[in-house]
Amino acid sequence: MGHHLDEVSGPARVAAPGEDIGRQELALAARNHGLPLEALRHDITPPGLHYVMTHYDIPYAEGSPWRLSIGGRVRRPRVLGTAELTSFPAVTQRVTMECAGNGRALLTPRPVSQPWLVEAVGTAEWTGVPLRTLLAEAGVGADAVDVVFTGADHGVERGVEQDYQRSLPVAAALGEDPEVLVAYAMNGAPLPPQHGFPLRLVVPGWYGMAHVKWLRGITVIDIPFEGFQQVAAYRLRQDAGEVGEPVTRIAPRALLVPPGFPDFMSRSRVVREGAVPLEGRAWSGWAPVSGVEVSTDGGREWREAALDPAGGHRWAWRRWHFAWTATPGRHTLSARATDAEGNTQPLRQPWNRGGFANNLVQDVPVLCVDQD
Ligand SMILES: Nc1nc2c(c(=O)[nH]1)N[C@H]1C(S)=C(S)[C@@H](COP(=O)(O)O)O[C@H]1N2
Ligand SMILES: [Mo]
Repeated sequence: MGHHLDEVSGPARVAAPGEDIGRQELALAARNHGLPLEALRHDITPPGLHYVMTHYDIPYAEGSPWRLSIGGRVRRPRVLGTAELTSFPAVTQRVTMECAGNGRALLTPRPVSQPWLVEAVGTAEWTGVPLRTLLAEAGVGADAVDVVFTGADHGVERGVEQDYQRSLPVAAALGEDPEVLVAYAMNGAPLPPQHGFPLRLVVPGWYGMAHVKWLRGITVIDIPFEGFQQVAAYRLRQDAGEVGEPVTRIAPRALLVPPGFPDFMSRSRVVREGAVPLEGRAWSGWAPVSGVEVSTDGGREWREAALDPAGGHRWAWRRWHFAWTATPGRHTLSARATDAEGNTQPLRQPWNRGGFANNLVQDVPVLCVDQD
């Protein structure tokens, strides 16, 4: 009698000084896995190695037909099945997706949530129908402000029961650069359940939270959307009471393919002295990556890495490489991406309560041992 959702759903919290990652964070980390960093070698992340992030449960979408409704401030509301969607001209785009909370667990103090280190990233080839094609068919009203995307998953978060919903401003939803997709395939195969089967949104250049999985509704509204994931979560705030700035596009980041071989427990890297080719990936959702610098001495000296051609994939990560000659002893390797708008990665930690859009330069400690 009188039970209430707040019995299971607490407020957002920042870890106390010295508080280690607890069982709730472990449970989230075991469900929501990252990209094993050695998989940065692949241009396109094989499914299963792409990171996964799901707030509630993965819906069971087998067996019964899926329906996508398009409604709200449109002249011709529609309900589409997946077969109708595949009858529209298809577009395939290579897109690097990163969770807005990537890097969160490295922050001090640590925002208590999905405890990502740096591995919440992946690149896939997504195939689907351009969102603007569907919206043009439906006829967006002149008074449209936001387009709301509703997933089939349902849960409670900080006491608020909800379907997972996010919105885009109508200009972004109708734009063709980036081309927002209602995607039904990942790397040429139907979406795996954890990546949104049968339909998801793909918003190139934006952090993961915008790419609504298990998409079942598209609703055009004439006021700004004020759903939980838009106005309560995914805001950059110092204090809980602030309105905060919305989290949108992906800040530049470079990561290294871990060199050498790892220690099982510590994951510390070991290399042998001599030539150690370094490589990695770099991306930015604001502008194309224009350069990557590498430091092998903990950030004192930086040198330019070589960038592979982008190959026309504006929204995908770019490979970089760098020739390093390792000498016996301990080293700290780092890489730092800059984009064509001059956005780059900070060397000291900026902080916000949600741990969002943090793109602090990665440090990779390496022990170099003698040849023999
Ligand atoms: N319906 C729904 N869509 C969602 C989410 C969710 O919990 N429910 N999580 C979002 C978040 S926070 C991220 S980072 C991406 C992760 O996509 P992936 O699991 O395919 O990598 O999905 C986004 N889309
Ligand atoms: Mo995310």
